[in-house]
Amino acid sequence: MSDVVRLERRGAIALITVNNPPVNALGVAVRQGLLEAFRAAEADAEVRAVALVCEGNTFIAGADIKEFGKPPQAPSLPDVIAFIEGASKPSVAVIHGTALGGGLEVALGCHYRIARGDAKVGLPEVKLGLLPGAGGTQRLPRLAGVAKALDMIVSGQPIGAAEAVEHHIVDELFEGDLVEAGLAYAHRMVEEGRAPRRTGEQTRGLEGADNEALIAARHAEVAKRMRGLFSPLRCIAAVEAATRLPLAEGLRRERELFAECLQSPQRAALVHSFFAERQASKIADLPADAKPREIRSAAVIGGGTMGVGIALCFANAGLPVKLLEIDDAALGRALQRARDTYGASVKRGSLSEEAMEKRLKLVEGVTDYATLAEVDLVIEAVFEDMGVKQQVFEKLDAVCRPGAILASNTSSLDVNQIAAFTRRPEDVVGLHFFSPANVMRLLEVVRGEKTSHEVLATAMAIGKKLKKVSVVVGVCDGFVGNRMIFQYGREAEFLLEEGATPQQVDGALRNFGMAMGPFAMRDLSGLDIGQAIRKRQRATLPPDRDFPTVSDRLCEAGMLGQKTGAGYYRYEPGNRTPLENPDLAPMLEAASREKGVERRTLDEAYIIERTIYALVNEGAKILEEGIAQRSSDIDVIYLNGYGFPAFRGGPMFYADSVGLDTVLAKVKELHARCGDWWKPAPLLERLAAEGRRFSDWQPGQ
Ligand code: 3H9
Repeated sequence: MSDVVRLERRGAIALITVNNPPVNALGVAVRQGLLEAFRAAEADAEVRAVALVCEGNTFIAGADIKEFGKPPQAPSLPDVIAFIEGASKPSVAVIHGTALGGGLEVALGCHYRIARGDAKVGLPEVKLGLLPGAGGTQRLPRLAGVAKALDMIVSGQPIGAAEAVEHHIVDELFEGDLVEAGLAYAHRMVEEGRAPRRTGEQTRGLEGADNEALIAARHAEVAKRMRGLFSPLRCIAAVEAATRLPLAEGLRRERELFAECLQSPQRAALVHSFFAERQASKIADLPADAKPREIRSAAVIGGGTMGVGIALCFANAGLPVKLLEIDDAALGRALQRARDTYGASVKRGSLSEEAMEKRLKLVEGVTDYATLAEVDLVIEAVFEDMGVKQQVFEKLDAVCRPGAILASNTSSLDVNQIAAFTRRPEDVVGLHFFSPANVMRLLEVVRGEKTSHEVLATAMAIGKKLKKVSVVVGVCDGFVGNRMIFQYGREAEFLLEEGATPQQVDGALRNFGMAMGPFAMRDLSGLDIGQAIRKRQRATLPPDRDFPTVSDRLCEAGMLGQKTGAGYYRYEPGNRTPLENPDLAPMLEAASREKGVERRTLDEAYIIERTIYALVNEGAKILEEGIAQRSSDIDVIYLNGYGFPAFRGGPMFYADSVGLDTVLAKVKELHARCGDWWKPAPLLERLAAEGRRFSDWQPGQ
C-alpha cells in the first residue's frame, strides 16, 4: 500500500485513510493508493463496509492541479471512481474541511456521505477553466437535481454541509472525531443490511423538473454574463448530457468536454492565476525567523471613501479600529458613510442588520491624535500630497507607542520620503488598498528601503487577516499597478487622437475581457484625479515627451466624469449607463488637428496591442528594476486590482503566451512611430532574443 493511502481493518469495516498534505490532492500516488485499498477491501471476505476518511485539515480538495498539461498517468480518476461505485460492499465518505472537485467526485462515487457540520462541498473546476471531469456533471444532478447542479458547477461556489444535506448530496451531519463517526456510520450500514446505493443509478434528481427549460435558461444567461469564457458553456453541455444519456454515455461525453477544456489556453491561464496568487504570499528574502507582530487594534487617518473602506475591512475581520477625522462635522460624515456602506449590503441581503451593528461598534470615531497612543497599526488615507502626509506622519511619530506600525495608503508617492518624516522608518510601510477598499481583494504592500523584515511580515499577515491578496512591491511612482496603468491610459488616450472614439476603445478592451474600458473607468473615478498625477509627471519627464490632451480639455470644460454628469460619456441623472457625449467629438477633432494627425479608423487588434503591450513593456521594466519580485506578482495585481481577465492569466502571462518575440516586434514598431514612450524594456529585448518567457526569469539572471 502507498504512503499516502492506508487501509486498516477495524472488525468488519475497512478504514481507508488518505494522507497527502497539504490538501490531500488526488495525485497519481493517491489514485493508485485508493484503487488498491478499495480493491483489497472488496477482496477481503471479512470486510462488510468501507469508510473513507482524510487526515489533516480537509477531505480531498480535488485533482492535483500541478498534473494538468502533463502526460496522464494511470489509473485515471474516473476509473478509480468507477471501481469505488461498482464495489459490492457499501462505502461511506466522511467529509471534513472542503471536499472540492475530484474530492467531491470521489465522495459521490462512494455509496453514502456524511459531513462534519462546518464542512463545505463544491465543484470549483470552472474557476480553473475546466469542468468536473470525473463524473461530477453526471452524478451531482442525479442527487441534487439539475438546477442545483448547474448552480454549483457553473458558479464553482461551494456550499455548506447543511445545504448539501438539503439537496441530498450528503446523507447526514456529524460532529467530533472523523474516524469514530465514519466507523459508527459504517457499522450502522452493516447492521441495517444496507446495500451499495450507487449515485450513477439514481434518477430522483433528474425527474419532476423541466430540465430542458432549465438548461436553455442557464445557457442564455451564461452566454451573456460569462462572455468569452470557454468552460462554462461546456459545463452546461455536460449536465445536459446527464439529462439525456445513460450514465456510461454521459460519462463519455463529460470526458470529451473535459479534454477540450484541458487543451484550452484559458485553462493554462486560470491555473497560472491560481498558483500565482499563492506564490505572491512568498517573499524570497524574508528570513524564516521574521515573526509578524500581533495586531489587536488599528486606526485609519482620514474618513473619505478610501479611509472608511479601509476601516470597514478591519471591522469585517473583527478587529477594533479608530477612524480619525479633523473635526466633529467631518467625523460625523465619515461615520455616516460607514453606516451607509453597510446599509447597502443589508438592503441587498448580503449582511444582516445584527452583523452590521456588531461591525459598526468596532469602528470608533475620534478627532484627537492622542487617542492613537496604544494602537498597533495606523493607516494614513489622507489627500495625495506630500506636505499633508508629512504633517500626519510627524504627528503619528510623536503619539504612537514604540513598535506601532505606521502605514501609508498612498497610491503613488515615495514611501521612503514618507518614512523619513518619522524617527522609525523601519516601522513604516505602504499599504495600498484599491477602491472600494472593503470590496477589492488587492493589497499592494509597499516595501520601503528601511522597512524591517518583521514589519513586512506583519503587513502580509494583516493582508491575510483582511482576506486580501497581498503582493509585495518596491518604491517608485505608482508602484506596480498604477505605474503600468499610466502607460495604458496614456496610450488609450492617444488612440482618441488617432481617430478612435471612447466607445471603440472601451469596446475593444471589453471584448478582450477587461472588466471595464479605460474611459468608462476614468469617468467612474473622476478625471481630476488623473489630472493631478499628469501635472506632477509632466514636471519630471523630459520636455520632448508628448502627452495626450483630451482628458485635460474635458477637465477644463468641467466634465469630470460621472460626478458631473459628463466626461468621456454623458450620464442621465441617477443612471450610470454611459451615453455618447456630444461635446466630445469637437474636442477630439481639435486634439487631432493640433497634433497634425489625420483621424482614421482603428481596428480592434491595434487598439489591444497599443494598450496591452504598453502594460507589458512597463511590466518588464518593473521586473528588471526589482519593483516586483516575479512576473506572476504583476499578473496577480492586474487580475485582482485592474479587472484584467483571469482567463488570460494577467498581462505578463498573456505576453508569454503571445510570444515575447512577437510582442517585441510590435513594441519596436510603435517606438519608431510613436516615440520614446515605447522604448523597448531591456529585459523584453533580452528574453525575446533568448527565446525565453517572463515566467522563467529570476532576478539576477
Ligand atoms: C479537479 O478536481 C478536476 C476533476 O474534476 C477531474 C480530474 C480528472 N492541487 O489555497 P491554499 C496547494 S480540479 C495541487 O493556500 P487554503 C496550494 O498551491 C481541482 N495543489 O490553502 C498551496 O501550495 P503552497 C479542483 C494544491 O487553506 C497549498 O496547497 N479543486 C491544490 O487557503 C495550500 O493551498 C480546486 O480547485 C490542488 N488541487 O485553501 C481546489 N489545492 O503551500 C483548489 C491547493 O506550495 N484549492 N494546493 O503554496 C483550493 O481552493 C484551496 O487550496 C483550499 C485550501 C480551499 C483547498
